[in-house]
Amino acid sequence: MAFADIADRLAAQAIELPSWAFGNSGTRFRVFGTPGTPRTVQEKIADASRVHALTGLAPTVALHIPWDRVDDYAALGRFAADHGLALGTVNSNTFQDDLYKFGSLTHTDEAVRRKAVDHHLECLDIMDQTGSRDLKIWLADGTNYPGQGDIRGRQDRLAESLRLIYDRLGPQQRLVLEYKFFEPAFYHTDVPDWGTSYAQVSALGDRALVCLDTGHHAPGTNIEFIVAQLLRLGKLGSFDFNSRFYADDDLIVGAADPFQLFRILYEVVRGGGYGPDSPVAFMLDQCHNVEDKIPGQIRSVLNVQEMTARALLVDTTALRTAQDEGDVLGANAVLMDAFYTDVRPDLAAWRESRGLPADPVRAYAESGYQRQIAEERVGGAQSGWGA
Ligand code: LRH
Ligand code: MN
Ligand code: MN
Repeated sequence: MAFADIADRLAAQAIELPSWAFGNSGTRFRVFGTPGTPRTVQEKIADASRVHALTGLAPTVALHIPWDRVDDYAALGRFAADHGLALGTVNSNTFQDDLYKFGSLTHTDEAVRRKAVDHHLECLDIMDQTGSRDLKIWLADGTNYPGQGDIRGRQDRLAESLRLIYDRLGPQQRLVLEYKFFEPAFYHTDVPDWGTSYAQVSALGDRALVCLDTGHHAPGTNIEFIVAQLLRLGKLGSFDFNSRFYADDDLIVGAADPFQLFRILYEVVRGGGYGPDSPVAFMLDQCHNVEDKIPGQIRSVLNVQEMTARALLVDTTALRTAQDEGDVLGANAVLMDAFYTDVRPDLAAWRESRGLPADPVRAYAESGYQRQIAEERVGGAQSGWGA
């Protein structure tokens, strides 16, 4: 397989950017301010538009509510369109209120559960105005100590709450349920793994799917296997891409383990998860703590594109033959050949042929945008994380 054979398929790639990646963030020890940090959601969108303008890869921006709450979402959608973007996934947030200290959709108190459900209904109202397809739910719900909560009762209440939300989805809308095995709860999490998410969304219906955040697994987990299985079951709705060395580090995609990113994307392609008709949404979920945010996002989408190109380059016929013949090393070599192919010169030419800069990171550095926002935006706001 040559690069020319995959060039058209690369044009179908779209990677959604998280609005919160443009705000200041940090760890629980320190949030560093960065000159030029957006003060409003409009400024976050303006920054996201730089990523898309230079890469052609990121036409939508995900919102997080309440971090990105505004009075007029239709107007926000028009603002995004004026910047060459559309608004994408709406993320709910039930992890920063005292009310939800002991749970949100799983809480024992009906009034608290109702508040959490209502928050999701507000997100759906917003989606009606922005034209967004996906409501992404990630819950901080869980417990810190054995015995603290009734694990099983919490699953039952989760199912009831999700049902109330699912029943309010519009015909074009979907619910994606994100899992995470720890943090902020340390003993048990109510949606810890793909199996739990799968069980919950399967009970709801066709428009409820699993969201896989690559940072939300125990070290050593074979994430590409989960990808293959969910695609096989028709239940992979979306990715939150990021990379991690230890836990949920939210680092630049492909920074820690490019080979894992390749293996994941190979299974995406293999399972029909890539292309214009694919139901799988590609999103980033990153926080840039010490590096500049816009080039951080540019680097990430380029890394996803690079590994997608390599995954598309796998000679699937040769691979199948080697697999069927029990040629262990031959099969492995077919995969590794694609992984080791340096696609960067071809991608640079591919970009230029589409009127994009050959080197988007450099083009951004030379554009002067970073200096301009640093001068203009005094007193940049924290992202939701730092608030
Ligand atoms: C939780 C998570 C989830 C949140 C985001 C800010 O760790 O991955 O997707 O919405 O971080
Ligand atoms: Mn996530
Ligand atoms: Mn996370």
